[in-house]
Amino acid sequence: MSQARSPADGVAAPVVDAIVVGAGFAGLYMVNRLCGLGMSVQGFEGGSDVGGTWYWNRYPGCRCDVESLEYSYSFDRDLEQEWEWTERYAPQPEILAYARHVADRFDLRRHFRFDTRVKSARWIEDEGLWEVQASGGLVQRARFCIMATGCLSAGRTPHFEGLDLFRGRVLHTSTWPFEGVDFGGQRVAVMGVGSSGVQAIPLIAQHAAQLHVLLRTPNYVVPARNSPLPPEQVQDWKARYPEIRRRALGFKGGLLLDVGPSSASELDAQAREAALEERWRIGGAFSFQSTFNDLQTNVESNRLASDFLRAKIAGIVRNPAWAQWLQPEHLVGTRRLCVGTDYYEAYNRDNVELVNLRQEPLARFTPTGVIVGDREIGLDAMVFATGFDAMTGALSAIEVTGRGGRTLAQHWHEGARAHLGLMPAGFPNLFAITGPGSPSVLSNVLVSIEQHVNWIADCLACLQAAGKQQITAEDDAEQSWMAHVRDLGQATLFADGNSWYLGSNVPGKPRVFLPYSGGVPAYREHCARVAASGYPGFDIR
Ligand code: NA7
Repeated sequence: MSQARSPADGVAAPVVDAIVVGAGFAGLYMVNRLCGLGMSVQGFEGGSDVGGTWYWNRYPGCRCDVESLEYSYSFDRDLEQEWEWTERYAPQPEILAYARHVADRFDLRRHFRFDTRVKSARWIEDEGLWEVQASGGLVQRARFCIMATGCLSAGRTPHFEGLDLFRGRVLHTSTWPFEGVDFGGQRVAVMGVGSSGVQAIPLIAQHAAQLHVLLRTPNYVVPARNSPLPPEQVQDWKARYPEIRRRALGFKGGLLLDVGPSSASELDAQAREAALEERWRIGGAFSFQSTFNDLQTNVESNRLASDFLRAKIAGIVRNPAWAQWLQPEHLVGTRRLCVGTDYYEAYNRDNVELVNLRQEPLARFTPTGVIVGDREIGLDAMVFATGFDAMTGALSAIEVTGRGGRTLAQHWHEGARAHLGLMPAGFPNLFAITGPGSPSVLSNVLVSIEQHVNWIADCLACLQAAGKQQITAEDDAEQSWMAHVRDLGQATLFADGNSWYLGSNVPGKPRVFLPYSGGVPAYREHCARVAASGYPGFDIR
């Protein structure tokens, strides 16, 4: 039941209470909450169905690095009980099926217009409305505009000379063909060894005739130890879900963690090794990063864990030069720790070659392959697992114009910012779910999504009750919030890594540590306090 109209209809753009951009986990729950407030909503989604990042990322091996029992909504007890996760780390098709189930169960699809990409959003001061223009010439107006555009949804392919002439297939992990890809008998290259490349490489290696991994910077990869979920564990969780979720909210990442009781410095060499070995056996990134209680804050503790992982790599990868190239120099966790299955083992296959781009720089593509160093690698397919313009890319792709004609691009010229990671200053009634300056990618993002959606919905209910029309974040408040975010970031080891957390993977993007690293509990408390004290830092009219 879509309301947006084309201006060609000769009718003024229709007005709803709220526009929601994106039908991923954030957009779905936001629409659900707004409907619960009795508001009229128009959603827009570029894909043909719900699911967001899990709709587009269909590459082989794609799964979540948060365990499935926790990577789920907590807002509805019946939903929690009826959905069955089958594996410790859910594969993409199962997460997408979950998103579809949620859409059906709460009858959310009818609020969205699919296959429709929002191009611009403009604040009309005189009318106190947002006007959104979308593909197909659609125009929609609303009092509130809520961006649920995702943190990892704008994929990026670096520019390479000759790529347009390459006659083989060019693929990106973040927009994988729905019908799948048959690599049988093919010569394939994968560029990128972040989470996506790490998951895809072992599976592509199993099918391709030859796989060349084009490596620039190695990342640490810990084993996932994925397995079917034991029914007893599922039953136990379902019986105790509210309590488990409450406990998880006490941890920095909004995830249950078994944090080792000691600093590495309190243990002797044997005990340290045993602790690390145990975490390697258990598998998973969050578990490994909690081996010592100061692994993520103390350089010495971290160095021990990093050395342990480097030794593991050297022990698994048989080609000594490759084993060397695959050992990262950075500290573990300063870039996202990857979770893999048979990743390092894949390099022991006869059909896999590791190409070190630092020794053999990529010169250009040719119609038949790629030139690295002084040789050509013949290729049938080129897979880019080169990541995202994280946290800001999808929102920046929309031309957003706020008060006084100021665009979001201008506002973010020196780095993305939003008060509380929720509202950019000077953009009345515009919210960004898991926006820059919020815990988002440093947390279980489902937890952060639910908290943001609830905060926004409660705020709108509050405005409604008080007969107010507008809320705008104030400049000073935004500035001091982002200074706080920066200070917190600098006190962690994250600031040392050259990572997408800092925007350093996108040429020209200002180097600002975007996520809030103070942890979910502190963040939730802060947001709740702001709401309870009448929204200081926000101008309400
Ligand atoms: P990531 O983690 O950003 O990884 C991208 C990879 O692509 C990384 O290894 C990059 O190497 C590589 N890359 C990017 N540009 C180039 C060029 N020009 N040449 C060579 N290599 C390049 O993206 P993912 O999709 O794997 O994962 C993103 C998140 O999604 C993940 O953390 C999960 O939270 C889900 P570099 O390090 O830049 O040298």
